[in-house]
Amino acid sequence: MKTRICEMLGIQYPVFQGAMAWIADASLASAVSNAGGLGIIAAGNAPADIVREEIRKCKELTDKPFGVNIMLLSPFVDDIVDLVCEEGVKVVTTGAGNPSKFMDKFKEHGICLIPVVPSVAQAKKMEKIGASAVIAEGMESGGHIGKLTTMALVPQVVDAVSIPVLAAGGIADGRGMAAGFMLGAEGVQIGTRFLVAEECTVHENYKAKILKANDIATVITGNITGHPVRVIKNKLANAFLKAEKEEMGKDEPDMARFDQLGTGALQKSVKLGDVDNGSVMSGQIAGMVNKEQTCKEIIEEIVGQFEELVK
Ligand code: TUI
Repeated sequence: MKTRICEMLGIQYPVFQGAMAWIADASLASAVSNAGGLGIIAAGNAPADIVREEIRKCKELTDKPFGVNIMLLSPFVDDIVDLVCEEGVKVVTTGAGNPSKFMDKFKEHGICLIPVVPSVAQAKKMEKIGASAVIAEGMESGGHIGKLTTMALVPQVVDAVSIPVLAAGGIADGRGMAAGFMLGAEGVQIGTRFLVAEECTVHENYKAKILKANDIATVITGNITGHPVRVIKNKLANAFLKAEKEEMGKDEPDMARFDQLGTGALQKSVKLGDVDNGSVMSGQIAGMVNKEQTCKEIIEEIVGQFEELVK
């Protein structure tokens, strides 16, 4: 259980809370950190002022380490990089791109960079530029995904790098955590299960969607845009898939159609609870996420199951 990740970050359990855009705020992140994992504030597409407020709140709510996730497609990415440096954030995870150009700044400020990688090549690149660890995230995950499954990606990344690897994608209990460790991971990142945590401030309609989801409730939309996203099937997902089918057959696909469908869709479901016309991002494991618990209960249950299994 105690791995290089725990030592490096000063946390009790090698369990990261997945960074869910517009969802993973100070309330969720501080609760996970207080329970012994690593809570992570998701910057997503939010401007720096909003993220600054969450960082400051989180510092009030916990004296344990926490991280900030930088979504590299954000229009505010440069501001967010400056912000985490200014605020003395110790751990930064990144997603949806290559964080290399920010590495000097992170090093200067003593920040541990832990990027999400979708492939062996990316993992090697990240090790070379000085990343502290990598998160190998399979396409079972919710939100923006790569092409490989967790089962195939994690052991190949583990063999390719010497820095610690965390497994992500399809993990929601002690069995999943143990499986990740059997593949060579030294920690796990869990998103979907924390969506229904009591401290998670996402709209209750969103939580209800996750609690009701079964094993085949998610689909991948946005392949045509180059940014495939796993979401719960709903009216918006169907409209997206229909538009993709139509545009795929054209010589000059109308890409603006996808911007129109996607813009603001996540906030619609997260903040307003419109889970029909909004984007409900979720991992494939949602079918197994059936009860609302505190972050402490979630982490203790997962870690307890893990310990029983590895004994
Ligand atoms: O980033 C995520 N998950 C996300 S980000 C997000 S917000 C968003 N919404 C709509 C479209 C796009 C993003 C929702 N969920 N997970 C980590 C992740 N990183 N998955 C895949 C990758 C990734 C992909 C390519 C990491 C590196 C990479 O490198 C390519 C390059 O640029 O060299």
